[in-house]
Amino acid sequence: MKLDEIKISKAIIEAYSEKLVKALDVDVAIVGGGPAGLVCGYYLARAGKRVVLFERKLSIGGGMWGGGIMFNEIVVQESAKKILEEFGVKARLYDKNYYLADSIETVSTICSRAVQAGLKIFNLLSAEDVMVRQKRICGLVLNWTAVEMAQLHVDPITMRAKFVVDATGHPAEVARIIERKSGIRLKTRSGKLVGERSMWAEAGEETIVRNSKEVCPGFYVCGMCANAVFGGPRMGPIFGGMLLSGRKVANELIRKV
Ligand code: 48F
Repeated sequence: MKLDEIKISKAIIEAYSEKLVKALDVDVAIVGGGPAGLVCGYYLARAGKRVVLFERKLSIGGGMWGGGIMFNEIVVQESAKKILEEFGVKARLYDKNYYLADSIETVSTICSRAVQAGLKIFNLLSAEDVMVRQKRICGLVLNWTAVEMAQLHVDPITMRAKFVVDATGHPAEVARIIERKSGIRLKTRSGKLVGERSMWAEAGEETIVRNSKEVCPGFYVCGMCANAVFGGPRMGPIFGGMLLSGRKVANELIRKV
């Protein structure tokens, strides 16, 4: 059978362009494809919402692939084990309330289920700014990660979303941009980013779910970013809170869009 290189190129360019144009106006835009962002995107997509996720890196999965110190196992607690089961990830009992899962199986399965549910994932794209109207976050400013890395002087593109979710993990990148550039007061005790606290797994896992919520009109946080914004501790390679926080924000947004 004949294969034409130009047809292969055209197929990719046409399909991607169509996908990207559809992504320019959606219900929810998630920044960051770690566990929290992926789980959030999965539940929104499953509920039929138009949801896109932008990930800076080539690979999706954030800090989950490497488990703890590159030992590719993760720990989840009882309350989050049910989410893993829902995705079809095998969780093995280690001790009461401690379950182990293979981090490679977990990331790849969550990612695959999320895409199959309808989440549109764009890797290699970074959010470098937000769009603001009437003190409400209403979109993202995006550029290729390669442009950012090479420090090329290339202008970005803009997309509109009813809600933006920051799932960028420890750096809380979108929240920092909003704090620095928008003039909007955040719903924290200081009105600004409080900053992440030192390691405390039990408290961190609890506060991360509580802190996964609206930060200002049109803008939510989930995952480690939530504790960075509201001042909760880090928790190391236990990942239940990430999954629960992504689901919590998705459920809130499902009611709103
Ligand atoms: O860091 P990450 O996995 O965030 P998370 O979902 O999970 C945190 C855990 O991995 C771990 C932990 C567990 O106790 O603390 O750290 O909260 O995933 C964040 C993703 O966001 C991407 C980044 O490359 C990573 O894959 N990201 C960060 N900034 C941007 C971004 C940006 N400006 N634009 C696009 N992607």
